[in-house]
Amino acid sequence: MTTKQFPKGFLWGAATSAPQTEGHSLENGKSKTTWDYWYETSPEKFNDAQGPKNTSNLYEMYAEDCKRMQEIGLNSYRTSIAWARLLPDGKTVNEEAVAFYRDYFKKIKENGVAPIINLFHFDMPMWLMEKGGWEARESVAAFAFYAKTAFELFGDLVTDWTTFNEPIVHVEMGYLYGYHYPAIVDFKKAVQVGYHTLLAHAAAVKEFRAVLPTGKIGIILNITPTYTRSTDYADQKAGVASDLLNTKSFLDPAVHGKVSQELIDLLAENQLTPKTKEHDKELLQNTVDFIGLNYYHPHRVKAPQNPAVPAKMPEDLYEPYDWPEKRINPYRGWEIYPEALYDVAMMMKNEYNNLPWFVSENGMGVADEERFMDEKGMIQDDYRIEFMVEHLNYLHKGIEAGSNCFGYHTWTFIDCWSWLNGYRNRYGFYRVDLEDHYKRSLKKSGLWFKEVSQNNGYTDASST
Ligand code: BGP
Repeated sequence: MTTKQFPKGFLWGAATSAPQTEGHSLENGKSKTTWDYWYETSPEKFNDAQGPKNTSNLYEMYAEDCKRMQEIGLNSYRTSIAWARLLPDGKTVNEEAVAFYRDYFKKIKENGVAPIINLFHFDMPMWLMEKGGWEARESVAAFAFYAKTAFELFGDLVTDWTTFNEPIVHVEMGYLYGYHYPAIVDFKKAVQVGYHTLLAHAAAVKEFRAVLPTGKIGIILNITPTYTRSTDYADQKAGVASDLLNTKSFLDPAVHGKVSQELIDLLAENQLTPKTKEHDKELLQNTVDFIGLNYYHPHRVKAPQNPAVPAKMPEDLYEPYDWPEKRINPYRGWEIYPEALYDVAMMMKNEYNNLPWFVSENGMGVADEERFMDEKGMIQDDYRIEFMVEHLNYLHKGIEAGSNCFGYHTWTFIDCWSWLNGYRNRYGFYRVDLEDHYKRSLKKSGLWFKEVSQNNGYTDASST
């Protein structure tokens, strides 16, 4: 048995997002996002026809939900603002949204919880999508205006901000693999979309420095650390390409203020170079104060067998490798590999100036959790506790080795809606009962997390 103690002031929290929790998606002045539109036009794509309209009804239940944060010991919490709620036409402020978010953020704080507020979580407003979304250069200025507006309206309540959640995801899912609208498959467009997103991020950071010079701003990236099949040259080369596209594409500019030459070369070799403008390099020098890393699973790759040259898809640069020893979360299909958190911690220390960072999402989605409900109605989610302890053990090891990690946020606080998967896999510390007015009920993991947060650590019975 060992006690794992975390650094003083460590953030113990949970993350979620506006579209996945608020509901009232087409009410209170909010305009449509691509999710509303997609559900309207292709409801069959969504698990059990569960769309974005109501999600977890936080819009009505936030006051009670904020008390629930305190009940399970959260000292910090990340959510996002819905762009289409705050600026329904991209220009005019929706006063109802301002009142809602102001009260929500106040109540979070009244419960002793520090808010970290994110600006974009896959929820592209439809009015901008109609102009080309991130494919169009004008998305950069539109986002910068939204960011500035949000900083001005809420900067007295919120000091810690992030620009994007997992920007590579709307690039991949919307422009390579068909899981997000507009479900285009086009590597070159995907790169352009990624590039505009990167510029939009940097432009928001620039606005931030002018509006809130004493605040802190970061970006949330999904980290899927690359592990290669072997040390052979071809596998290693595949690993380098995967790392450049999936990890370094946003992390390098966010921290170092520029896109790496290796990535520029890789894109050029494959005729994927995006359209740029002269002053872009200057804009990219707007670096962040901290990084959030969402970690769920590693990325195992091998050399592609018959690659198209130049590459037509990322799989022409690296192919997925099925590691025979893998452990899988069968509900989500993702590999469970907690060891990676130590490697990530070392990467931040050694390659990113040991910039302050936190685990901004980590968690385990499980289907049909009602199977684990005890006679008092509490879900006994020991599997989730085990999952988190395993990950925290490796994170702790990384911190002991000197990595500057300041927090651990789980996904998620209260069961929430998950894009095409709807409510299939549940992640929360609280269950949401969709049959009973979104009633929330505490799971065992919530009680466990409270103890961890209060003790700023835990005793791990499995390690010596
Ligand atoms: C992250 C996203 C979240 C959330 C989570 C769980 O990538 O930031 O929005 O959805 O993954 O994944 P999923 O909901 O797909 O099971």
